This record gives sequence, structure tokens and C-alpha cells, in this order.
Amino acid sequence: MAREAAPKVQTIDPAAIEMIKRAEELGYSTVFSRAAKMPACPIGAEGACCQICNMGPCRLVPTKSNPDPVGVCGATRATVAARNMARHIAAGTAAHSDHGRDLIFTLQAVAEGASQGYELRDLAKLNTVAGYFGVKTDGKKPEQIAGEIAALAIGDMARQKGTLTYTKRAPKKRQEIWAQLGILPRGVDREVVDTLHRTHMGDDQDADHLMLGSLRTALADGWGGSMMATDLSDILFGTPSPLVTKVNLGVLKSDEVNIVIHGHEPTLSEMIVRVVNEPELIELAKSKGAKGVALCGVCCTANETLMRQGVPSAGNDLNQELAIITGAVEAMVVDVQCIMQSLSDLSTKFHTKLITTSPKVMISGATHMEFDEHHALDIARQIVRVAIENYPNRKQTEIPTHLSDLVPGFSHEYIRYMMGGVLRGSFRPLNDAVMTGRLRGVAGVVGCNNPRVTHDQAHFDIVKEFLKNDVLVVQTGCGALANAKYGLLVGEAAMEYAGPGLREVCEAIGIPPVLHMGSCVDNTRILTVLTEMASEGGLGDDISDIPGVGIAPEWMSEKALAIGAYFAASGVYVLFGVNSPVENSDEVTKIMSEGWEKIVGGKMEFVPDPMEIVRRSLAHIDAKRAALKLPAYDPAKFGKSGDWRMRELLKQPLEERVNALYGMPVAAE
Ligand code: MSK
Repeated sequence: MAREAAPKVQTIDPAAIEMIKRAEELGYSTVFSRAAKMPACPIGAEGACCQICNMGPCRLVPTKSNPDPVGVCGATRATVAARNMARHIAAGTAAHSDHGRDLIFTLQAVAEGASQGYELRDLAKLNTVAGYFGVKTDGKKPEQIAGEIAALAIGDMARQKGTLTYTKRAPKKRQEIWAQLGILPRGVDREVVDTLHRTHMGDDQDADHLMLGSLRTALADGWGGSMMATDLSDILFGTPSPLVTKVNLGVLKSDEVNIVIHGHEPTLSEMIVRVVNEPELIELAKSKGAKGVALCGVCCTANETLMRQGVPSAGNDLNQELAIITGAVEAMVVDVQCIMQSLSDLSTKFHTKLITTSPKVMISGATHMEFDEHHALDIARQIVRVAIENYPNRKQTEIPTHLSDLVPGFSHEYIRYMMGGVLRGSFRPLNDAVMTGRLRGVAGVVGCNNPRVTHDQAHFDIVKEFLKNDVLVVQTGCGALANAKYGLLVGEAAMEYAGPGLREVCEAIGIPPVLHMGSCVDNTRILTVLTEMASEGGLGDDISDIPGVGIAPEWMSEKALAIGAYFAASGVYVLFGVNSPVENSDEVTKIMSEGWEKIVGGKMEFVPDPMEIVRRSLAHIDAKRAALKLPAYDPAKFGKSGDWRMRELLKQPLEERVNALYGMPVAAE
């Protein structure tokens, strides 16, 4: 289906509107203007282009005279669409899992005493993870336990036969489904290689079989690489719990050295957080005429440091160029994933130093300061120094004033604790709320932004509708940052947007109606919550029984497709917005929807209209309620228990409220 190159309204973010206008005045391109100038290739967008061998590339576009074209080798539209999708999922799995691998190496370095600046911050989580891997903890030092976990985790990455350890964390019934289908993943690397091999010219040609293999590869991501990344990050940097911080371009300071951290891995950014306020560096900044050094993030590095240390975020993926256009960024420090190549040229138009740090990611024109966990603090200090030295080069700035409060940090451990109470964590109250109908269901609304649709609009519209319909929402990645900008990730949002039942739940526990659960790899926290809900009782005995959905309304990354596929394989109905990358094949579209639903209970559909996504989601949630014989959703039954104390509490400043509710220290701005 032909689609517009870009929407008429580029963004709903007021700060982004200002900076897009500024870019136009200055004559600089942005992702928004480039999208408008470059329509998406209609052949590639639908999965109709086969580039796998040099007899092509073949364009399998149906015409009147040839309604069902095949490639030079005879490959059908279904085979080509399935192969393309399989490769996307493998690439997404590789990216997430390599992130996990880097954290394993950091853990190993800590265990060997060879790292600089890292420590084992969450020993309780270390012991929990030791349990998953079967590592005995009695009488052992934490470093020894960490070393044994690291060795077994590396083994899981490279496992040739057998099954990934973490799949045992899924509900029993789910594991049996995977075993029966033969899709229990082996090592992460093996599954990625398997996909690349079977999609090579002349290999797997059966669309059904190709897509089944993709489910296995995606499971290696969700219940493997990504889940390890989440767990090891928590061990090394602390398991998140709620705190208060701010989001949007207004976090940039007009009189301080601004450093923006961007990408995904927390290993270097956490070290920058540690050193940025060292007296010597602050003195250096003052000697250059700045009042201090201000650190903020974009994309998922932002999410990592936001939810643990309260480091403010300058926004999500499409805000990355706009931060530089303020003229106020001394250094943008990037590691891996979602980094636009345009940053390099754009930064030369201002005084910004673009600093690459990963051995995997070099960008022409950027300064490369390679990260190494053995000298992490030294490298972090060098990077901060480079930014400070650059402050005198700052020229005219134009920083939008827009910024919003948010309360991030809802790890699954914290959700368990907040639901169950101080002395006994439990998911019982959450299940009860769904069973009574106070909550109609649950939804994970995650993933990227995409300039082919209005920036943030679908995230905002879909989540507002869910809240109105008493659906509790969890968010990660750029979606979480989107709705944080519009005030949905604070307690007040329940009063303004939630239906009567959801409002009662938010009032009773003292939570926002939208819970920020972390970065892209942290979608695995949602898998854990769903598993806990399935084990708690009353909502069936498998993830596929739960009245819930997963949505990626503005997806753009291959990682999003891997995430969607592992949620579908885990039993979740997953809906993607924007467009369908398998639209050229009705057969593959059907395999991923009806076909997958029959075998794994979950499915993946592509639905460009956000309100149709909501309609299908609510219908699915209601059908799952009916299958569990739960009362039909009836909002009229709830909402009469308005808690006056909640209203009183809302009059207090946000920081005091969060401290009173969660007993957590308030993060410094
Ligand atoms: S950063 S993968 S744009 S969520 Fe994780 Fe955002 Fe998507 Fe990148």
C-alpha cells in the first residue's frame, strides 16, 4: 500500500517543534526533513525485495500480467518475505545479545579484580541470578559467585546443544509448548548463525518453517541475551526503584557544560555518571567559565541511567539531532545502536564533539575514545575533560524550556514489593485487580519513534485510550520517554487520564498509571512480570492466558521485530504500527497471526491505525477475560472509593511525595 513519505504533523513534542524550526532557519537537515524528501522504498518496505544472491536483486511486485511473481531462482513472495523477516529478527537478537555479552565480560572483569570503577552493587540479585544458573553461593565470596555466573553466561551465549538456561524461568506450560515445537533455543550465537545459514540462497524455502526458526532465534534474545543484559546490569549498577527526574530538551543547561550520553549499554555511561561531579572536574569547568557539568541522556542509555541514578533525559530517539541543534551540547558520547550517522556532520556545524566509544562503532568525523572496562574511570574522566575543554567554543544557544517530571524505576522486583507490601512481595493484588475487573487488563507499549509517522503521537494516543479503559500500562525504551514528556509517568496522570478502576489501583498503591520499566533490553522485565502473574494463580497457568497485549506503535528498529517475535513466542498478542514489513505476502502475514496463535498462543500483527490497535487490543483483552470466566469489564462498578489522602498527597511537591510513597532517596537533578 502506498504511504506518505512523512506525516503532515512531524511531532507533538513542543521542544522538538522549536528545534525543527530552528534547523529549518539554519538550513540544516534533520531526520524529519530527510524522511519527507526520501519516500520509503515501496518494494523493500513490504518485504518484496530479495537481495540474497547476485542473480538478483529480485523485485517480487505483483502486476496484472504477473500476479504472483517469483525470483530468478524461483523463490516465492512468501519465501522472500519470510527470509527478510527472519534476518531482521536475527539482527535484532544479535544486537541485544551482544549488549548482554559486553555486560558478561564486565562482570567477569569485576570477578577477577581487573575492572576499574565497577562493583557488585546488588548482592541480593547476584544470589538470585546464581540460583538461575545453579551456582551454589554458600561460603563463597560475591566475586567468586560473579565469576562462576560469568563463565556459565558465556557458555550460554556459545552453547551448541541443549537449551538456554533462562528458558527455565518461563511458566512450565510455556516450556512444554516450546519443547513440543522444537523451538527451545540453544546458544544465542548458534541461533543467530542458524538463521543466517538457513536464509542463504538455496536453503530453507518453506515460509512456515522459516518463521518457526525465527521464533526460536527471538526466544534466544528474550529469554537469553536481553534477559542476561538486564540481570547483569542490575547486579553491577543496582536494581532500579522509583525516583524522580526530568525529561525533554529543557534539561540542557545554558550555563553548564552539557554532556549527552546516547546509545544503549550502561557500562561506560555509569562511569561518566560517577566521575562527572568530581571536584577536580568541576573546578576545571569553572575555570572555563561554566557553572558546572550537566549530564543527560537520549534513547536507551538515557533510560539506563535515568532509572538508576535519576540522570535526566533530553528525550527519545528523534530528539538526538535536536539536542545538538540547541548549540548547547559540548559532547555527545555514543556507544551502540540507534545512533544516526547525521550526528557527525551536524556536530561540525556547531561546536559539539561527537565521541564514539565502542570498538564496534566508528563514525567518520567523530572522535574515537575507545572504552575498556579495565580503565573505565580513566576513560570516563578523559571524556568529561574533552567536553569541558570544548565549553569556550560554544556560540549561540537556543534551548527549549520544555521539560516534564517523571517517576521511572519500576523493576519487576519493585513492582512485586509495591504490590505485596513491605514485608512480603507478591503479585497477588495485581492478579486480584485484574480478576475483579478493577483492571481490565495490562499492556506493554514499547519501542521506537519513526519519522514516517507523527513523532510520539501514537504512543500518546494509544496509552491514553488504554488508561481510560482501565488498562495498566508498562513502558520501556523510547515509548516510555515519549509519554514521560506528556506527563503520563507521574501519579497525577491517574487522576486525569485513568478510568475508575485503574484510578483506584493507582490511589491504593501510590503509582503512576504508566510504569517505566527501563530500556529496550528491559522488555525482559515484562516477561518476568507476566510469568509471575501466570504463577500467582487466578489468571490461568501460562502467559497466553493473561488479558494483556504488547504494542510497538512507532517501531523502526530490527530489535523491535525481535522483541515482538519473542513476546509472540511467549504467548502475547503483539501489534505493531507504522507499516507491515511482510505486506507483500498474505501467506507470511497469516503465519505470523493465525498460524502463530494456533501453535504458541501469541501472534504478531501490523496495524497502521493507532485506534484500530486499541480496538483489537481491548477485544483481545475481553476475550481472554471471558476465557478465564472473569466478570466482563464494567467500569460502573468502580471509582467510588476516591481516597482523600491521595488528593492531599498530590498537593505536596513531587520529590516529597515520591520519598513518602516509596521511601527512596530523591535523585539530584
Ligand atoms: S533506543 S531500539 S529507537 S526504543 Fe532503545 Fe529507542 Fe527503539 Fe532505539
